[in-house]
Formats: sequence, structure tokens, C-alpha cells
Amino acid sequence: MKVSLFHVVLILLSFATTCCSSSSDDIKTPIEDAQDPNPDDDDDDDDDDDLVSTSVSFVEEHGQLRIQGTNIVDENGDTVQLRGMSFFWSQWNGEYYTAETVKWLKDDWQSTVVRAAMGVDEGGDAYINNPDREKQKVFTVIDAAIAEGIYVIVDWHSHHAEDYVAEAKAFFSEVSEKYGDTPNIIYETYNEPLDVSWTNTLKPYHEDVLASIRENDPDNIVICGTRTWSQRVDEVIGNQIDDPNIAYTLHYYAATHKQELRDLAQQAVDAGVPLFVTEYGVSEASGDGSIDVGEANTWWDFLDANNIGWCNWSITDKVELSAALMPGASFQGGWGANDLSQSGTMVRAEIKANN
Ligand code: DCB
Repeated sequence: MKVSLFHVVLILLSFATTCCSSSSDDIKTPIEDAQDPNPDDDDDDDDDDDLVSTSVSFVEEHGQLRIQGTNIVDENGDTVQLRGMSFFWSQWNGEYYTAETVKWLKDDWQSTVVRAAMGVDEGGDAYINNPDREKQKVFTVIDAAIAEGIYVIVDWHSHHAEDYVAEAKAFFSEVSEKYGDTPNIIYETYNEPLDVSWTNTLKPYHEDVLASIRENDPDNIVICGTRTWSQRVDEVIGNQIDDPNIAYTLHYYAATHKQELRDLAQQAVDAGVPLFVTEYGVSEASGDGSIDVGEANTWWDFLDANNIGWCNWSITDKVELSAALMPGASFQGGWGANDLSQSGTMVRAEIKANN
């Protein structure tokens, strides 16, 4: 039988009136949600603008975070231990700073946090020389984290941040002005200081940058780096920054740093210093060398026992053992088992088992 275009239009019209007049249209099915690139937005751009999503994102569930004692707690006062991935230095592997990668890390890895590690000064072609380009990569990750309903750490990734105070203040002022009213943002003012004094250099640096943030954002958490690659969290004891929502950075590489560093961290926690592991590796401190599976597990147990949140170093396909990805892995997520390194496989399993 020959069906005319007129018949097709009639059939479609009658289907549209019966199915779309019912109020069941207000609820999206899980399948519709899974196909929707932004299941949590209002879908104002499509015809049926009264669609309401039934899924609640992680940030919708937990809302504004704050520090209570040594823990991060959510808007209901319940402890939250964030687990997720750090991107690599933005100036060297910024191709992974995509909305699709963030979405994949949330959907497939079940990450509840990601960290944008904006390269500041290293290598001569980072933020200091190309501020707009590097900032745009960070904004892409922040926007995607907000769209996906996960938390995002904005990291000033440098070993010499005290040499760029004005630049750090301008950057964090801009970020906090743009995003300070969303609960998603966590600021990390200085990735890894070298051997400089907490009291004389680092604390004043953090206080200075913090002031730029607090002009725009009174309450989101700020994480502050500590002496020698963010290891000497014990030096903060009795000398904390005067703000209710500060955590201090602890970094470790499991094949290098072991019980001795856990002991320093435990001292800090026992003295009331809140910690966050904004990066760690299961490899040696070089980011390569060897992987220590036993120590990686001992560290995860330690972090869980103390409710310490973490991001793993890192989302890159560089040929090094801390890299989560194998060479050539897509910049848009969608990674299969063969795209993940040993580290990536271990860390993804750890996140999925706990988040
Ligand atoms: C930290 C840095 C991070 C660095 C990793 C692994 O540095 F925050 O940026 O990442 O840990 O070393 C590495 C990449 C390499 C890249 C190198 C460039 O994985 O591919 O070539 O950055 O700098 C640490 C952490 C601990 C220690 C030393 C460093 N430590 N460090 O304990 O001695 O020298 O960067």
C-alpha cells in the first residue's frame, strides 16, 4: 500500500495529541535521561519545556561543603569523602580538558570530583605566558563539572607560586567572581611548594590569595599546599590559617612515601588539621619507576579511616606509570579496558568500589 505524506503527518499528529497531553510527560524515563547530554538541566531549549529530570546529581544531593573538625561535611552535616581524578599539567596535555572527559569520569568512573591542574610557569609556555589559553581549559573543566553535578578543584599547579603572587591573586579573583556562587568549586592555591618556610612564606602567600577569593566567595573550601611537595602537613599544627573553611594539602606517591609520611599526616589529623590529598600516585614520586600495589592499598585504607578526600595523578596518556591512560586514548572519554594503564585500572576500581 502506498502511504502518502499526508497520512504520515496525520498519524504523527494523532500520536502527539494522545501521548503528549498526558501529565506523564513531566517525568523523563531513565533511558531518555541516559541519552540526554545534560540530564540535570531544565531542557529549556526543547519544545516540551516543562520536562523535569528525576535524577539528582552528587552536588544537588550534598550542596555546599564546609569543614567541620578535620572532615568535609555537606549541607546536612554528613561527612563527605570525595574521590576522583586529577588532570595532568594543562600546558602539556590540555587536550584532555574536555567536557566529554569530565562526563566520562563521572558516569563511568563514578568520580565525585575532578581537579584541573593549571600549569603556571613550568616549561615556558604555561599560564604566565598564555593566560587566556590555559584559563579557557580550566573553565571548560569547571563548566563541565557544574553541568555534571560533581565538585571541581581549581589548582594553581606550580612549584614556585610565591614568585607569582599578583598573578595568582588575579586568577583566583576572576575564578571566584565567575564561579564563587556555585557549591561545586574548591580552590587549591599552590600545588607543591618546595623547601620554603610555612610560617614565613607559605602561610602569608595563602592568606594573600585567600583574601582575593573571599572578596567574592565567602565560604567554598580552599586547600593550601605545604612545605616539600605538600608533605609537611605537621608544620601547620598550631599555625593554621584563620578561616573556617581551609584544608591542607597532603601529597604522596605510594612507591616512595610510606609509613613515615602517614605518621606525619596522622599527627596533623590528631591535632585537628583537616587534610585533602589533591594528588597522589600509585607510582614513585617521579610519576614513574615502579608501582607499589600493597602501599597503594595501605594508603587508601588510611585515607578512608580518616575521611580524607583524594584525586589521583593523572589523566594523561604519557608513557609513565602514574598515567591513567594508554598512549592514544581518546580525548573524549569512552575508554575501554585496553585504554587504561595498570594505575588507571586500579584507581578506577577503587573509585567505583567506594563512591
Ligand atoms: C608532583 C607534581 C606533579 C608531578 C608528580 C610526579 O611532583 F605535583 O606535577 O608530575 O608529582 O612527579 C610530574 C609528571 C611528569 C612530569 C613532571 C614535571 O608526572 O610526567 O615530567 O611532573 O615536573 C613531585 C612530587 C613529589 C616529589 C617530587 C615531585 N618528591 N617533583 O617527593 O620528591 O619533583 O615534581
